[in-house]
Amino acid sequence: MSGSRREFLKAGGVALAGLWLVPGREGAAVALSMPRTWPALEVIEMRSDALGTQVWFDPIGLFVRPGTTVRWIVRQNVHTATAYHPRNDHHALRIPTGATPWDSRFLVNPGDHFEVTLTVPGVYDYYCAPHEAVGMVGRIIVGQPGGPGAEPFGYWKGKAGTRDWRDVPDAARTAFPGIARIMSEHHVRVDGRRE
Ligand SMILES: [Cu+2]
Repeated sequence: MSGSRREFLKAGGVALAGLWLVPGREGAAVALSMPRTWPALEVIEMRSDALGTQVWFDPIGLFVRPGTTVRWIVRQNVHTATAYHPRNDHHALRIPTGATPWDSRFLVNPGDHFEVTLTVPGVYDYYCAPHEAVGMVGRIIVGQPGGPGAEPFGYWKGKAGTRDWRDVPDAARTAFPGIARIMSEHHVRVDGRRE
């Protein structure tokens, strides 16, 4: 906590819903802009144990403000970061309708990285192409939940134009952190994994 914020709290200020409320002379609250900064860049590591039997994104769940750049970087093994979108090998649409899909292609060496800047609010689900079947997926919420990524996995079944879409594999379905947890924790990490 910064010195100024500590002093401020001692003086009776209360932080609430992104605003600083200051008791005014008549007891009315005066709203000031909150001295909080959001990172312009968030980093997601692409991880693996030594045998490659466990693979994961760290964090697996992330909340960012619109306009944030997200960078995926390889620490071990070989991975991709690929948006759930029909343009990516017929995967089901699980990013906002107006958002641009991405595919990092194979990131092979430790330190290799790829980044996108996310501006459209909503839920973005993505996967690692070689490891999707074993549950290497991640979820980013930009601004607020919404869009196809907030829908149940089979929401598109029977709708026009979806006949060649692929189901999300079972191991991936169970790996996604819930929207409520991401909204509350902002950075959700996979429990119990060790390199
Ligand atoms: Cu992978």
